[in-house]
Amino acid sequence: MAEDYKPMWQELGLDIEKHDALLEAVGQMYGENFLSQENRPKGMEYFDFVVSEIHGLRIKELVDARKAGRTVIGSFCVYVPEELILAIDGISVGLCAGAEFAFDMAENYVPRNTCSLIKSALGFKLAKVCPYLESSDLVVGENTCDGKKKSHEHWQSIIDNLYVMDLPQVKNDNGRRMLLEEYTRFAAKLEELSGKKIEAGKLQESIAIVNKKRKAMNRIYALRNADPAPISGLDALLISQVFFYDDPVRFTDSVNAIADELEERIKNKQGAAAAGTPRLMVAGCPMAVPNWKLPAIIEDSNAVVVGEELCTGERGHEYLTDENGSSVDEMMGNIVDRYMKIHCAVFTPNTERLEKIRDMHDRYNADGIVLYNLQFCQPYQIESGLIVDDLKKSGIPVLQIDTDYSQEDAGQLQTRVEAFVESMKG
Ligand code: BJ8
Repeated sequence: MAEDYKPMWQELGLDIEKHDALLEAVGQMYGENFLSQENRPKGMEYFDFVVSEIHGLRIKELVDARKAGRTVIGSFCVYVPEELILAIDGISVGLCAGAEFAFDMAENYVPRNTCSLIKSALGFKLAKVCPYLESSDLVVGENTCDGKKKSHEHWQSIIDNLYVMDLPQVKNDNGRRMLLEEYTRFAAKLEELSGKKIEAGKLQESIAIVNKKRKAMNRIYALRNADPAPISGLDALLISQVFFYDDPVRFTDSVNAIADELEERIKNKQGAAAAGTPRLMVAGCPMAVPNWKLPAIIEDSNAVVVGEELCTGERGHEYLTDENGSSVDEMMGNIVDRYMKIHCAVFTPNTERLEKIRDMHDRYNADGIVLYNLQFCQPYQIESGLIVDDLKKSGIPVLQIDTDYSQEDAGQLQTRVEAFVESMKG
């Protein structure tokens, strides 16, 4: 019989009734989108289990780890360096939320025309349904887009453990210097919170752990260029989402096991979709759990997603941190260099992202690109105009979709995606 987690959730201060409603909705969506797929890799059973226990076993692990003296750090952005968190023996968890839940409560703080991701994170807190937030010793809010930046001013009055991390917006020497200063300030905060000093040996070990996790992801992503695609876009997205929650060593082993299996599937010409199925890449805003809306629509439209230029995708795990370095200072420099490479639209100019998208399109053998923007996300929506022009000039088919977390436009989106897929066949 499944363990009764209610006492733990109560102790964390969750609203049990609302939390039950959320879990039921997520379970239903998961069944409809994931368990109904055919020809899934066997290794996805691990991820089915992780999702079934996403508010259960993993939270219990966090609670037990805290009792044993470890520190849990929650964050909303891929610019928060997990390497530093592991170096104080801490645990890093992603807090971005992907469901339209308690938006009415969130809209008491931010305007209606705020992106769904920001409203969802606030809604999860205000409705008391996120055990990750409630298990975090520190919640890191990053100054990226205006929406996040200004919503932190509200978060300050809602929680008492917010830490605001400033981030550069330009990739030049000043930007790099600023990121180094911010990461140094963050490292000091982690040391103060945990009472543990970041030592060179432990930092090097932590860099290696996170790199291994990224390398395992990169293996899976590289295998997705095969036709037939060995794994569905939905399953690959799920792995990218779990990347932010799971124990890093266990996660790496599970991802490598799937990569081994995918290699076999490719040898046997076994795919998640038939050979010749139109192949699409998705680029844009992050898709946090349980935001599976767009890949589900694409894969319901006789196409397969073969790559994601998202933070829950290649943008989140592609680059490695240089493991060479004998002092903490040297390794801090390596960490900064790694994170400065990420092509988030909050940077200006961000032309490297255009190159990255074209490069990914070629690497994944994609037939076209779906640009995915959350409504009211200015950085990505504004950058989309440049990307669409660039891709059209390169002769790459592109479809821009601006949407939110609701299902209201699902039918309309399906019609547009189907027409896009049809146009590529001609
Ligand atoms: S590195 S994408 S996680 S900032 S969707 S809240 S940008 S209005 S999430 Fe992001 Fe870090 Fe960049 Fe990735 Fe603002 Fe846009 Fe909303 Fe966004």
